[in-house]
Amino acid sequence: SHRVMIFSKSYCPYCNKVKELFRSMRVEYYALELDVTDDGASIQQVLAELTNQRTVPNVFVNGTHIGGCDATYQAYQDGSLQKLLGENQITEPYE
Ligand code: GSH
Repeated sequence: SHRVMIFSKSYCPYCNKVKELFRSMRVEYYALELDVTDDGASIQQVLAELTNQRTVPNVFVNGTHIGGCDATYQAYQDGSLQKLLGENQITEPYE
């Protein structure tokens, strides 16, 4: 099972950027591409109601809502993302 869930759209540059952060951290994620699934619009509506955020990416770590690309990088910068992910994480992203 994956600790990181990314609600995404296949063409979204912010989604690619947030996936790149997790790849650089060597953290596996599961990405659901809302624009290529029949239920994408319904899922996006539920996400908007649950998280007050309609945009993608919409990132969850171990069930905790993080937010979009900017919020996820912010959580990385302040260390709260690594804390949520647990120990043994690489703290410097690869360029
Ligand atoms: N500042 C946001 C972040 O950091 O995540 C930008 C996210 C954003 O603008 N995403 C666009 C979006 O979700 C797609 S590239 N637009 C509305 C939609 O696709 O329904």
